[in-house]
Amino acid sequence: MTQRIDKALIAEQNAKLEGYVKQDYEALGNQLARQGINIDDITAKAELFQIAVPSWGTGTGGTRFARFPGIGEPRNIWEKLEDSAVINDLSQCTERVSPHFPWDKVDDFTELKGFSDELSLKWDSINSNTFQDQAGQEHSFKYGSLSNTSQESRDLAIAHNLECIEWGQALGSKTLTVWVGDGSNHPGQQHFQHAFERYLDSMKKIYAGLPKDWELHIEHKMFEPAFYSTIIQDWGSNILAAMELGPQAKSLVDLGHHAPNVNIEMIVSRLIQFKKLGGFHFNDSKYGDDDLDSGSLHPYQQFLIFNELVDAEYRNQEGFGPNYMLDQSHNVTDPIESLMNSAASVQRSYVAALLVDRPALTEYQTNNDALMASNTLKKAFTTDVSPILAMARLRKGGAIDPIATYRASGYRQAVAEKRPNSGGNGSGIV
Ligand SMILES: [Mn+2]
Repeated sequence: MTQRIDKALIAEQNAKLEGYVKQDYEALGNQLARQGINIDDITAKAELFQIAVPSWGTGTGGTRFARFPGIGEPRNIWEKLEDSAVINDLSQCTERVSPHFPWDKVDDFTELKGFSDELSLKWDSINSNTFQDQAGQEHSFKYGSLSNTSQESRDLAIAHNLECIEWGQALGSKTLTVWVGDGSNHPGQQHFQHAFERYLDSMKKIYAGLPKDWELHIEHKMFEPAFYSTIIQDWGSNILAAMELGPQAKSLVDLGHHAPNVNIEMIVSRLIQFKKLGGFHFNDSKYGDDDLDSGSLHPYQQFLIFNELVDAEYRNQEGFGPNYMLDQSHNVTDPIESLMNSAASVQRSYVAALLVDRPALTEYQTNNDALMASNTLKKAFTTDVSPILAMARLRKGGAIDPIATYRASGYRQAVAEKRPNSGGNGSGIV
């Protein structure tokens, strides 16, 4: 039987906090009213906010050195969906799950769709995997996939992406996200232009197989697994590829895939301007692609990104509607707890960005009042919107305090009995 968190337990836990939430909500409502903001309008938008959970995020992650699996880890897509349903039941903003193939491949996709329907979950972007060889694979991806010098390897990578689209159609998805690890480790190993030409040629074949109502998202990454050059290394190569392919191709921004100190919010603005912002993979980092929990280190950066996104929403920017997804690796926490925390962190950035006084900001910008422009953003960022987030969850039937309710449920211990440890602890990053 599917393990769920009892609605009665959620209600019981909420009952302990509801009085305080209402008081805090009223106080914040008064504060916002003085700024001409109706708190219920903001809460209504918070209730509509959705961010997808990556299927692979429900398992414990790892590093290149080791992985320390937690108890009761999901062993397949069915169990990953069970955990995802728990996250959404409590958080009420993660109704979509993003699968990774062939890791999540099943024999019967109709059955899988039926199961996700039962759990009230939907499917987000489909992720293909051509950065590793599958058992018995005839033509290797060791020297790249879509840009490999071997036509046979390239054809295999193209075919895999086309089957991902087919599986995604069975699940009701509308997006394919392509990230490849193709690149080189030695200067001179690869001819930059010819490799990029091969990549574009392969991507054109995938694009040609895209249904009319689908989007193809291209994810760039500065380095790793290739450490000298990577085929889609930065947003420049990314948008060039997206422009070359056509209007259904867009760029995806993974926060951890840039050089340190890069101004990601400005990249976001550029992509919005040219109708090429496809979506996000949210996470945080200090050194490189750390895949730490979203907003755990740079909450202001996350807010500044949402400032651009809300600005585009406010201006009704044409062609704007990116997908939001978490993409992080949980090495020392319970993945369910990290994903709930991170979803709320991203939602917090969105809600805070809604509080920015945009007419005032425009005026400060026009008059070159740098200090007041900056203070306008800071004022929104430093407003504690926790009561809005709690109220949004409460009104949708979620938990006021998702972590406390999850811990009180004993879910992890219950699934640990049903999911004995497979003993796999050396697989590194998953
Ligand atoms: Mn990513």
